[in-house]
Amino acid sequence: MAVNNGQNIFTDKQDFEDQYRDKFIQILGKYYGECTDQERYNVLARLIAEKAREIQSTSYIHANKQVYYFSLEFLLGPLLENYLLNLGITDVVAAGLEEMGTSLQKLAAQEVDPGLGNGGLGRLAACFLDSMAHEGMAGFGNGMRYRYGLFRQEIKDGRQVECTDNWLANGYPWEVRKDDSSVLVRFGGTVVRHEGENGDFWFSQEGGQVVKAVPYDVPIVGYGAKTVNKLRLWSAEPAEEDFDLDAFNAGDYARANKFRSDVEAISTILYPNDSGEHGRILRLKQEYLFVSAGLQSILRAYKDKYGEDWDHFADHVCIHTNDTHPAMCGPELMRLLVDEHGVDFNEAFDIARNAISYTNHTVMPEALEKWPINTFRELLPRLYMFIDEVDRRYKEQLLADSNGNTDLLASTAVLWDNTVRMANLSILFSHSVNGVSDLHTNILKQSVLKDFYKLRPEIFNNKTNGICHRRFLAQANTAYAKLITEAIGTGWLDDANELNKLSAFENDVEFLDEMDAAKREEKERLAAYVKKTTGIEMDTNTIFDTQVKRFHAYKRQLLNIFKILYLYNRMLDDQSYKPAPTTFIFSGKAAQSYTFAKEVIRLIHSVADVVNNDERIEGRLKVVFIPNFAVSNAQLIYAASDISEQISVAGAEASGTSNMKLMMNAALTLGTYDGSNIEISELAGPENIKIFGLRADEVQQVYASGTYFAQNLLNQNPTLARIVNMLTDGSLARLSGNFESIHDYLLINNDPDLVLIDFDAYVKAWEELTQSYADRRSWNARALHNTANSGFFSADRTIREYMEDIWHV
Ligand code: H53
Repeated sequence: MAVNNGQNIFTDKQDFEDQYRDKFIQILGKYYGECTDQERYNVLARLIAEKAREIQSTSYIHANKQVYYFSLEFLLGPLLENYLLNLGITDVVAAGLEEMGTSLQKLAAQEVDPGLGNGGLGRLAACFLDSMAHEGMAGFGNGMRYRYGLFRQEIKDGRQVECTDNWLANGYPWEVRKDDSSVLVRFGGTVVRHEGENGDFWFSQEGGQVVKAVPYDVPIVGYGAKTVNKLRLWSAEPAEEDFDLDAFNAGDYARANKFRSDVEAISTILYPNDSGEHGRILRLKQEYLFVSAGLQSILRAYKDKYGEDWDHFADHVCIHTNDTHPAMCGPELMRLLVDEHGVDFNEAFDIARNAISYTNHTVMPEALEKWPINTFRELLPRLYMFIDEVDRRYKEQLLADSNGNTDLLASTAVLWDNTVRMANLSILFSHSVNGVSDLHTNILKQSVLKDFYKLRPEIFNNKTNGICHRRFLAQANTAYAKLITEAIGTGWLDDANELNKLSAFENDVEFLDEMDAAKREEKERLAAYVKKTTGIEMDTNTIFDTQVKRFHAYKRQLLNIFKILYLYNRMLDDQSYKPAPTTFIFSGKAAQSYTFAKEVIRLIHSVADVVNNDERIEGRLKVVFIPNFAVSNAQLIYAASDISEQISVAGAEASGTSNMKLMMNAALTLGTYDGSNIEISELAGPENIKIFGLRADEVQQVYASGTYFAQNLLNQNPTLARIVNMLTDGSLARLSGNFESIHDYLLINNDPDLVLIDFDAYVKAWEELTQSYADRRSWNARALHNTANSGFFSADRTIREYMEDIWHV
């Protein structure tokens, strides 16, 4: 589909075949014909990665400014088909493979989907890498190479079971280990003061645990193949073989290996909380490891290129921090500049602040990280001295500027109440702070970060999130993408705004009918996947109504289930009531320790058990939970969906990005006025989206007034009271028991996410929306209007805004 310089890579399918066959001998020492599909995939990926690195070596070397995107999560998804598309060699490779008696599809199916992220934040980072390469800038990722990805989710008796995700079992053909770029990172020990002959002094941190951080580089191929950047992922290894031979000889193998295992633990797992609490010391070690290692390697490269000209560091280097996880970038950069390169303290602070920028992704208080000072200081004694001194000066200055008023100190200081507040640290060291949707940025300015906004309004800005439209439309939805390209050409791959040209087809009945056929094709694909993985049948004649995302109380999957129970009860009560035939699709993981979220997953399975097996509803309603949500099955789900459920309690979802992916794939949004749903509604127009429920300010009023009592609401709403009773009266208990804790969350915790308040409006909105599905042409016209206006949500646009306003590249 793509038009670019792919022909330089393989002159024709024969050339591809020759080069590919050669690789087998080089890499595996055997012939293509002797290999399994897994091995064939591996060799193919190695070949493509090599081609990408050849472009890489020439593409960014001359860049005057480099951006490093620091993120603890990069949820890359499978790369093979994406890279073939971006390199413009899909057709030649597919043809070559056919010639060899296999298929691209077959080999691509062997690829792992590395779970190096939890959800939205990690996927956003991956989309940004793609767009930075597409925009032709030198933009690199810096993250962690976790030995195990986020757990693989299995469902047993309706409950989530977490299994190890051993994503490296067959090797990862895209990466290369760069031993010569390893750096050392030190934890613990003590700070020693040294004095020179003429009264000068300096500090060093000595003793403690020294870890070797080893980078693995993955090439990032931009569409059009003009730029290939890289993602650098760090792995923790013992620095020296401090192997305890005595212990070993005494047969105490555990003690002998302890040194190694303590170090390797740092890069063993990804913490499974998405916008939730992270209180573990190992997490702090991870954060410091990838910050320190990343900065050391940046300084090394800078010095090679510019020498010790640190004054101009921020003219050539941007360090972007994704959430508070890389918050230590500021003090660590200062520490390296002062201790290792002799830069003056004040100057180092200015250099750091000019180079660093920060994106906030959440208003959830539990996700704004804090560490006890004692723990922090013990683990990172030298780093802590920098934080302490910068914070001391900050407090002094603020008190002087505000005539001794301590209000702003309490909210904006870094060290407070015996904790290190990471969001405050991030902001203090940044020249730019951005939110991820209009509403979210306004909430930051007006409430969550309002005191910072008072003090430095000029640093606040909004960058509404975006998604990789090539992956999530072109690649995910081949049927629809083909139709789009036939209508408007291939330009939209390069520039998503060209999707606008589709508006001309909104009254074209032939096109609208073809859209219908394309959607059906994608539904068949999803149905086949679901049948294969779960055994469940999906009726592709029904509406596919989709809510796929992490399980979190504020996202309100519970509200969706209550709606299904409402429809079910009503059908049983009234035989003339016929809701539009619908398949309700859920997918997503809950953090291991998040009991409520896991109970909601169990509830979905219990509701499915009851509804799907009740012949009285004649298959009109069906509930399907797709296990192990990941980038790869997400692509199938988005393409097949008709309705996009975005029903978080208003003010809680910073942006959301599945809303954008679904909009682009021609699903109509049913949502609250939250996060980027608001921008979606502005772009789609009120006719083409269904908004319901309390607005963010109304939600705040409910909380502030203290006059909402869930029990009172239920007393006045028997229909809803009946549904809530079903949680405990045995109606849903057959599969795995009742749901007391959800009942308590509603009645004892008083419905913290206002599920009950929004219920009536939600059901009404769903009924109105689904009634309009019967007139399929008019539905498709509205769906097409959504795709045509979704170009704004390409991450290419988002990245251009970052480049212009924050990074100045
Ligand atoms: O980040 C997404 C947002 C979404 C928000 C999510 C997020 C995480 O996935 C993890 C931590 C965090 O603080 C925020 O919940 O609303 O779309 C990308 O910005």
